[in-house]
Amino acid sequence: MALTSVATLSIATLAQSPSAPIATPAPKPVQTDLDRRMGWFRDARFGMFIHWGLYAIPAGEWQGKKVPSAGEWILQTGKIQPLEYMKLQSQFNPVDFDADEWVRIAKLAGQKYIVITSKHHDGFGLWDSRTTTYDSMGSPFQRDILLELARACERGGIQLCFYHSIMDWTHAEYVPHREWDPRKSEDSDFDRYVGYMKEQIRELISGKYGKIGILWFDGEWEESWTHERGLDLAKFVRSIDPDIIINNRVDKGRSGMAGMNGAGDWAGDYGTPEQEIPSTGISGDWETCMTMNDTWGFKSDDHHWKSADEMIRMLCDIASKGGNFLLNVGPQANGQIPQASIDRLMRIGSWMETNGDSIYGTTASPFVRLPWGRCTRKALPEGKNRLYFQVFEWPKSIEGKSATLLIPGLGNEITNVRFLGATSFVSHATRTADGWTITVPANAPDAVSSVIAVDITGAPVVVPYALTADATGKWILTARDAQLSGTVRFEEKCDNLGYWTDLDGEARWPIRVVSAGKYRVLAEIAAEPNQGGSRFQISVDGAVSAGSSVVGQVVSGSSWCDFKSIDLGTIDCPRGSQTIAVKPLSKAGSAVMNLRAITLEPTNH
Ligand code: FHN
Repeated sequence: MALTSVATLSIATLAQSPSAPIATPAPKPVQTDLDRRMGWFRDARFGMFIHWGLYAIPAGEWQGKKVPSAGEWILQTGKIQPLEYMKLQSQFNPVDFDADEWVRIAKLAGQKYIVITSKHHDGFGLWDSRTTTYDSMGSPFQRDILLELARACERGGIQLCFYHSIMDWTHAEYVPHREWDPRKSEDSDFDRYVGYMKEQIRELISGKYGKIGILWFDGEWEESWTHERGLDLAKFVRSIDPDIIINNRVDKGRSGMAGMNGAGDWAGDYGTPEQEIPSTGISGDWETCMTMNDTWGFKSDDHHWKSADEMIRMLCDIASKGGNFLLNVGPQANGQIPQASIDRLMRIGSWMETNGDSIYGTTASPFVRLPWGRCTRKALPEGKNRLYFQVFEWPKSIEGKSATLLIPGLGNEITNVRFLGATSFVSHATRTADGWTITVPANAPDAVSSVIAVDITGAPVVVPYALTADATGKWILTARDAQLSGTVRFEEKCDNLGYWTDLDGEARWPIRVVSAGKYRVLAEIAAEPNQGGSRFQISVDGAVSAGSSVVGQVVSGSSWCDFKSIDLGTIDCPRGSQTIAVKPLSKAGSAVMNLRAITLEPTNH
């Protein structure tokens, strides 16, 4: 079946004969309040986080000494007297601050919303507040930064959102005080502090700064903040703006998945995994927030930058799981976004220029995993769907003119194939027992993530594909191909499964066994010193019966990436579709193990 890739002509579908009954449109699903609130968020998929405040002045150094941890935590990790820290306000004068420039950079990056720290844990406000002089108006700068940014966002068509910290290290009424703060907590009234915080929030979301998209709460973890106060604060916010989105950190539900999207009676519209991408999607709406280096607020000595390529693939990975990516910049004390951040954002933006359709307004992949990349989905009219395949590992071409890509397990008819990045290439699609193979250009349109738009009839039908053995009858089941549950996730760093902290976490590989028999099982395992000892089981189809499973024990090495191959004995593999499952039996250290691959070698009897 030849499919044009440029003229985007799809195969002529059978024209509906005039006598066929006109299909009545399916009833529109009732839109819930949450759906109404989350609509723009789900379309946007990619936002800019901005951590900016007084902490950009010391930029990680205090009284000539480097202070560890993130730049915006310098008061805490540097054990600075809060009243001493507050004096930084007299130095706050970001003469190069230009809100339109920030918005221009976000737009060029393809980011559709900005979440900026209206007030971080240090209590300093970036707007003209009536409740305090400890704000940007009370500094030599004497400008309402958030108002200037709100106007620039309005001009630029970017949705403005506010981060707001519940925890406040400098406000006298907030408890607990920092242990080194000489002010007595006994004189503090937390209810008075909450009243102050509510008044500040009221100033921020009552219209002066335009329609605010998200109130991004944070700093909810200290014991003074309770679930009851979280519910009350969410109710207060809703009473001012029923349509504003509130994240799950307004309440105490952040840890684990319990806090996602108000699951149970937690307040909050969506989940906020931080510095990590869940191994599988989280039910409902969620957003991974991440730094480009190791700090949220600017630090002059933090040069540990992620590459733009890494972050493009993260964006694809997150969108393929139905999430948003909130990528952080930490502007310098003069108001400029660091050039290293801008350079990366421009590369990401250039990729988004060509491939943004595979991110914006998409929903999660119907595939559990794809060995060569990711997939996102978009509904089309008349019940059709478009799958965007983001190919990280482009197939090797044999004769130099084209290559073939297997779309494993896809059960739908393919009506059109288009290569974003405008290659003039006619793709041929062939249905096989394992799904569809399509021909693709010999060279990848994008070295990092090439996107192929494949239109299909109806809702996606995907059958889990099974890995087949190589020519010698051996399987090498890699971390990248594993189907995962629990906390265990794929880690690019050493191409391994890691973060295996829960005993329920499992890794599974569907395989198709042509020659039944005994197979020797080898596992590549790593654990850092004193983290060995955990036990695990490898079984066929999860059935624990003699001969169908082996048990191993983790031996620690020099690091979580120091992999050793362990011979675990043999298992019987019956013919046909099976599933190899690895599950922990015990956890001796902080995590069960890191696993890079399982090899099954035929023993020829
Ligand atoms: O303590 C903050 C940290 O400074 C930063 O703002 C991150 C961003 O999500 N939130 C808290 C740590 O979880």
